Order: sequence, then structure tokens, then C-alpha cells
Amino acid sequence: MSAVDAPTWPREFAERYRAAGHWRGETLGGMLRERAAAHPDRVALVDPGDGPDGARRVWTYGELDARADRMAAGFAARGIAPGDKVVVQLPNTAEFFEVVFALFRIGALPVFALPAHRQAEIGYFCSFTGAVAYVGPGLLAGFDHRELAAAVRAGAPGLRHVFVADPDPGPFTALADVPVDPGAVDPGADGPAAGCGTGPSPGDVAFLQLSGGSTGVPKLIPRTHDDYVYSVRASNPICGVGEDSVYLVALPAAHNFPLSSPGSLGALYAGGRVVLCPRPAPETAFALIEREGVTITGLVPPLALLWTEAAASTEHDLSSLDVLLVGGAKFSAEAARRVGPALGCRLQQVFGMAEGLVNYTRLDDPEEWVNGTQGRPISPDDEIRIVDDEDREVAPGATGHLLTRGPYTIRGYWRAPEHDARSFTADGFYRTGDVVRALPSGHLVVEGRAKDQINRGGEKIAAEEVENHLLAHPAVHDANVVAEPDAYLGERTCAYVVLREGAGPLRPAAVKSFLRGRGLAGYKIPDRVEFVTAFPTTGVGKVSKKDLRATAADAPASSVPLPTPTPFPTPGRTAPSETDRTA
Ligand code: AMP
Ligand code: DBH
Repeated sequence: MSAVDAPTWPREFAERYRAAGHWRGETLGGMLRERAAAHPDRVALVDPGDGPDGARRVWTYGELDARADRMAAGFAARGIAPGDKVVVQLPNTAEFFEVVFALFRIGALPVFALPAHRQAEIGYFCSFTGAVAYVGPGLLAGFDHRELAAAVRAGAPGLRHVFVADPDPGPFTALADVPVDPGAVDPGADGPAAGCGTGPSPGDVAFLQLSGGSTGVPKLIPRTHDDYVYSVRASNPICGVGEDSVYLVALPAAHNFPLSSPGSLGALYAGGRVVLCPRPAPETAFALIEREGVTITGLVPPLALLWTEAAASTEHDLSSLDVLLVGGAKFSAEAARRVGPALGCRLQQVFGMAEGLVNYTRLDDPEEWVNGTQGRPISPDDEIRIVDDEDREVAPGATGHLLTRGPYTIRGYWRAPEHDARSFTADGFYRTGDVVRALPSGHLVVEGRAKDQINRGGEKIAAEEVENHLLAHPAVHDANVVAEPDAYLGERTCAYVVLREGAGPLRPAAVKSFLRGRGLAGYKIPDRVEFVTAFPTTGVGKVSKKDLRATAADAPASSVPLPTPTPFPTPGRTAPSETDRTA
């Protein structure tokens, strides 16, 4: 990684992580190559058939490997080179893996967008990273990504290619037309596809992952092959993943949790099987669990609640399911207790972040810890500090800010030195923004958050990003976005808006459609918009979000519907919201 792009681990740390055997010089592309050589005929991927031709697809390791090579050769033939950025926005289909492994082989960097992202996000990823290509679906959940691509391309001159995973690519290139024969050249045991140079080094950045963030624009997270492969490999034994495991990708495939904790990559690393779930609705997922013999999957808390409820009346046989990971947002102890009895599986809580640190409860932990904590770190070399507002360590067991440093936690964001100065300590600890306490066992309990973010059932929303979009409305004088409690999501979003003097009346629904019109992802559209004449202030005259949150918490308690496509599309709630009804 170039020092210009992002800070990396100081040499003594890199040496320590290598000496400890954490960083073993593996690459993600090489990992697939080795597995394919060892067991070419084992099944790697099952796509139940939301693919372009609607047919169920089963790819063996040999096939996935060969397809990645052909796709890599095709990308390379079109000029995609090592170090290039490619924004990948694909649903849970086999193409996601074909494309991503092809880019790994080349040493080009996928930028992992979520299906719910819209023009505001995709446009930003393309222009900020100088991406040379965008790979997207055609029509997905009623939204035409070809139109999105056309709009994005107009504002990102560096975007040379748009590849569409649909037989009708519009004015662009069909992804299916990209693969070409890598030729007769034998690339060697773990070499790159022919025509792709020497392939990436284990210390190179493999991809850019997204941070939920708390700032006006999303931050990008540079993960190296060495550090990511370590987090995946070390997750496997903690979660009981081996060659007989069948991992169901129920959350969006590109998200850090289903990708690496232990996720699809964990299953592939172990020689297991990955089953792609097109949507996380219980009826879809339960049928796949039964048919494909799924043993392990991961969910955010609202989905875990939904599955727990739905299990009582399902006719599907869920007995193959051994482990359910729940994370992304705080899972209450009460909900946690219900998972095992309802689904007939073991619960594992996971508290992770795309920046690195991942904590799991252990499969042999006492129930009290499994239900009541968010787990302990993967690695003996994960360093944890819990500090007060002045960065002084709190007493053992006391609550404070979580700081962390370790073999798979980044030392800085991608091209964001000014954020790094705030988000990292001088000695390289990442300020997670989470407020936690630790048990003597090292298990962490998440008690709250100090970052200006809404965690909407696992979907992270940076308040400032939404506020900036609100401020672009000509009638809006000022805006503050805060979390309010929600029985189902944990938190939902409320925007408090002060209108300009003399501005005509504005309805909440008009504010929401204004934000949609700016191309903001649906999950970032506030659930509630409240007009106020002024904001509460602190003693020094700053807006008090704490007081705003308290106001929001006093608002009529009702669980909001999930009206918009979300990164964790949660089915089953479609009634119009209070705000929409009164709008
Ligand atoms: P990101 O940095 O966008 O990858 O989001 C990671 C953040 O999600 C963490 O810093 C936490 O704030 C939150 N998070 C993830 N898992 C959990 C969990 N099990 N309990 C509470 N918060 C969580
Ligand atoms: O919320 C997250 O980002 C997350 C949750 C669980 C994560 O990145 C992970 C596990 O790896």
C-alpha cells in the first residue's frame, strides 16, 4: 500500500504479526487457487437461482477458480490493471464471487458497495477512488442500476467501463461477455491469471471496505490480503467452520460481517460450501436451510428476531442449522435467550467492524456470556484499551471508550489523513466510537456509542451525511439527525429541521422525497421528520444532540415500518409510518 493512500503497520508490528504466524503470506486469490488444486470437485458455491437465467447454479472449487481466471483475463484485456479501483455493487449471486476473485487475481481493488446504495453513494465511491469500472446489476428490487450507472458516469470521467450482470446491459457491457480464455500460459500454482502481471503481494491492499462512519462522506477502509485472510482463518475455529460447513449468505455478500466473520470467505478457506440467499426473509432462507443443509449463517438483530418468531410456525426442517451468528448492532440478552430454543441451534454474538476488530462469544462459553456479552477478540494480539474522555484507562470493569490495535485492524483510512488524526491515537489505536465495559474474561459488553451515528438495526448512518443533504434543501435553515429508540430496529432515525424564515410549509414526506431525489440510499432516509423552531443547546451554545435524543425518545413509541430498500432488507413491515400518514 502506498504511504500516500493510507497509513500502514509500523515495521516492528508487521514483523511481530508475521513471527506470531498471523500473517502467513497468503492472498485471497491464492487461497482459492490452492483450494481448487486440493479439491477441484468439491462444491464451493450454490446460487439458488436469482441469477440472470434464473437457474440454480452449483460451482465447484475448480469451476469458481477457472471462472475467476477467465473473468480476470477479460478484465485485463479491457485494460483493468493492478491497483485500479472497481466499484462492485452486486446482489447475493455467484457473479459477486466470480468478479471479486477476478479482481483479487489481477491485484485490482474492489470497492464494496451495498445493493441499497444509490447515486449519491456510488457516485462518491467512483469519483473519490478514481474507479475505472463499475460492476452492477441491471434491475434490482425495482431499481434500474443501468440508469444509475449512466448518471454516475456523467460525473466520473475516469470511469471507463460499466459492466452489467444482466443479459440486457443497456448501453454498457454485459458481464457475461467479459470472460476470455486466459490462454495456454500456465500461471503456476498460485500465480495470477495470464496477462495479469505477477499478482498482488500479501501485504498489498486487497479491497476497500466501507465504514458506517460518522462523517459527511463515507470513509473507505483499506484491508490487506495478509490481515484479512488472518481474520477469516482465525474466525473459523472459533465458529466451528470446517470443510463440512455450509454457510448461508443472508446479509448482503459484500458486507464485512457475512464476508469475513467467518462468512463466505471463511467457508471457502475451510473448503466448505457457500449458499447464496437472495433475501433474508424467513420463508426464503428457511427453504434454503432445509434444501442445502445449511449449518451456519449470520444475521443482524432485527432479522434474528424475525427468524426466531417465524421458526415457531415453519414447516421447514431447520435441524441442519448448528450456529447462528448475530451482530452488527446490540442484541438484547432477552432476545438472545430465545434464539437457541426457537431455531434449535447455538447462538454466537459477534461485535465487529469493517475497520478490523471482531469479537465473538465462544461456542463453549457459559450461557450467561453468550446471551449477555458481545464476545471477546479473535486474536491474542488484539490490544484493547477502555478509556475515559481524556484517554486515561478506566478501572477494570468500568465503562469507557473502546480503543483497539492489532493484526487485522487498520492504522488509517484510505486517503483521509484529517479523519485519521481524530480516529486514531498517536500510537495507532483505532477509536471505535463504541462505549463498552469488559468482564475479567475479556468479554466486552457494548453499553453505548460516542460517535455521531445511528445504528438502524445494523445499518450504520452517519448523522452528518444526512444533515448535509438536508441542508441542501432551499427551505431548510438547519438540521440535526439523531437516533430514537425503536422496539424492532433498536434505533431509527429522526431528523429535526428548522425552516428558513419565510419558507412556505413543508411536509415530512416532501423532505424525504427530496433526499431520495438526491440519490441517497433508502436506509438513510429519516424515519421521522420533525419541524422545530430551534435546537436545544449546551452551556456553551452548541446544539445538544443529547437533549434532542431525549426529545426523540419521548416521542410516541411505535416501531417503524421498513419502507425502503435497505442493506439488510428486512421483510414483513410494510404499514405506512406515522409520519407518512400525517404528511
Ligand atoms: P462499521 O465500522 O461501519 O463496520 O460498523 C461497526 C460498528 O457496528 C461497531 O463499531 C459498533 O458500533 C457496531 N456493532 C457491530 N456489532 C455490534 C454488536 N454486536 N453490538 C453492538 N454494536 C455493534
Ligand atoms: O457491524 C459490523 O460492521 C460487523 C458486525 C459483525 C462486522 O464488520 C463484522 C461482524 O465483521
